Amino acid sequence: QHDQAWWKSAVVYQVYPRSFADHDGDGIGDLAGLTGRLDHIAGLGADVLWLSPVYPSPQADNGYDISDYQDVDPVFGDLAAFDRLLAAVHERGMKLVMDLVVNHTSDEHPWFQESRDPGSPKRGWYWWRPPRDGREPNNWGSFFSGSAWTRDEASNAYYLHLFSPKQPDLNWENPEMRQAVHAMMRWWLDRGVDGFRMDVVNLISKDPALPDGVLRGDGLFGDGSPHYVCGPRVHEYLHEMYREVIARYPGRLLTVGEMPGVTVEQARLFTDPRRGEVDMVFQFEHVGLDHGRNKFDPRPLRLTDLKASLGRWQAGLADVGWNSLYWNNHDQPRVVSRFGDDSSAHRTRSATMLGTVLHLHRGTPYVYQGEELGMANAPLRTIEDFRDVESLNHYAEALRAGAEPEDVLPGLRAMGRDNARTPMQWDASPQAGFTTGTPWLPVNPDHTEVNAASALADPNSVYHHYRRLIALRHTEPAVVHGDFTMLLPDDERIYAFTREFGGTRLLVAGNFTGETVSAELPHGWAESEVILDNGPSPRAEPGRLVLAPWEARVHRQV
Ligand code: ISL
Repeated sequence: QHDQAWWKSAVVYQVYPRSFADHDGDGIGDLAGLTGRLDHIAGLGADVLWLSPVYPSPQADNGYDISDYQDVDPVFGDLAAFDRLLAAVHERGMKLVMDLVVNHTSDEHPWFQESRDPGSPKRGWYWWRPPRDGREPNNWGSFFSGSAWTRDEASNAYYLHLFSPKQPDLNWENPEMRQAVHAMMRWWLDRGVDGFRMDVVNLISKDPALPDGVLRGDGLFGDGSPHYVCGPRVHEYLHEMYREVIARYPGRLLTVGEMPGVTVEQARLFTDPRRGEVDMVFQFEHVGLDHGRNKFDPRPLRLTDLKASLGRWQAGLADVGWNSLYWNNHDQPRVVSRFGDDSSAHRTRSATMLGTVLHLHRGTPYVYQGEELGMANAPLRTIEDFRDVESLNHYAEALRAGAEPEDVLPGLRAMGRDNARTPMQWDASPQAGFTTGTPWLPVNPDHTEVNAASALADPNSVYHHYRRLIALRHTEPAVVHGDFTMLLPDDERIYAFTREFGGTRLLVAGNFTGETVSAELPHGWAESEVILDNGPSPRAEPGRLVLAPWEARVHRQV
């Protein structure tokens, strides 16, 4: 019965509303703009729209700092505009999944404001601690540089924030707080939304002793992660949320937990349907393979590492649980620039190769806005070009420690989150059709070439290739259910695997280089039908798989 879960054959399209479509001309995308562009998403064949946060927020982290869980920020519209969006999504046969950000709130949320009073019943909803020897209660560093603690003068106490000081962590040990979150979730589900993408939800349980962490490489702060990544009560909290909220809407919802640092073993527990926690998780292993000492110290990806990692996740969740599949989201650099080649000679082929390899894995694929156009990293030059709190804080901390701008900027240019956040490229007009005003982050100048209008008109575009990938998932059960077997694990250039379901076998091969490559064709595939490709192939050699630069192919045998 569980194999029939609708989200196993679904494809999710993520919208980062700030950067998608601006209706009112203030330079920031909004709900009316998104509603007007839904046919772009429906036309791709996507089943689900995941909407990054639109709740009222001071926007210290572009909406991942929420000051009211049950309303819409005026910059995006209002609840009526939200209801119109939801109805328009449902009219097109799609579902709408909201972002649920409950590891932390904004410091401007009334809950936190009340909690600043030590006598308030809300004091226990956050992690307030007295100073230790006149300083922070422990040595943890935050994800966004600096200490994970900020002192509030009102009570001379510190509060914990794993992200920015504008994002105090909720204390999930507190049952009233958990009930308030559950009630808020039911309020949205009763309004008609179809599930949640749960922000850093594997960080919600902290070891209440809050022990010091081992000093990190930079020597500035301790690594607290062993005390809050998949912490002691996380499964209990997620099961309680399932029981109190999710299980009340049987068969309708999709839940995905965003889980930095999650292991395959933990993911099996989180996604085992018998346990009742979440349908799938976002893991981070494959997007960390090109990190050095930290994410801003990138190194080249080794294809064999990527295959070993994704292959292990395929095997680990083969009999229990389910994978989510992604290259991109609003936190990651653009995949065509990162693992492909965004030059005009290779952009379309490398983007379609990457899409093919990802979508043919077993799991639910996620497409991040613009990925279906082959959108590339932003031309970020000086620090003035950056907007993201993570990049700005990292830069300031590095300079304080004595670094020169040119030591730090290359890492920010390659890995900074603003790369994913430049406006959606609708057409070749001056602001790419995103806004009639001044966009909050400049449009990528390559929009004169790379845009939705030209992609729709070109049957060989990245957009139409993604459309064919999604259609294949909807029509070929082997794509959804087939067993996964990795081939050529030691090959540094070719990503190849098979999928098998019933009598059907698929062979998927992608060339991760700009050269023609070949390998021995696995036995029995010589005469098979090619059901999907991304352009012309070199002349076949007997018994060999020969791939043009960045070529991808899917073969089928029945
Ligand atoms: O991109 C990261 C920094 O290296 C990740 O650590 C990221 O912050 C982490 O994946 C959590 O991301 C989510 O929560 C953050 C928010 O800034 C991200 O946009 C969101 O996706 C805090 O809410």
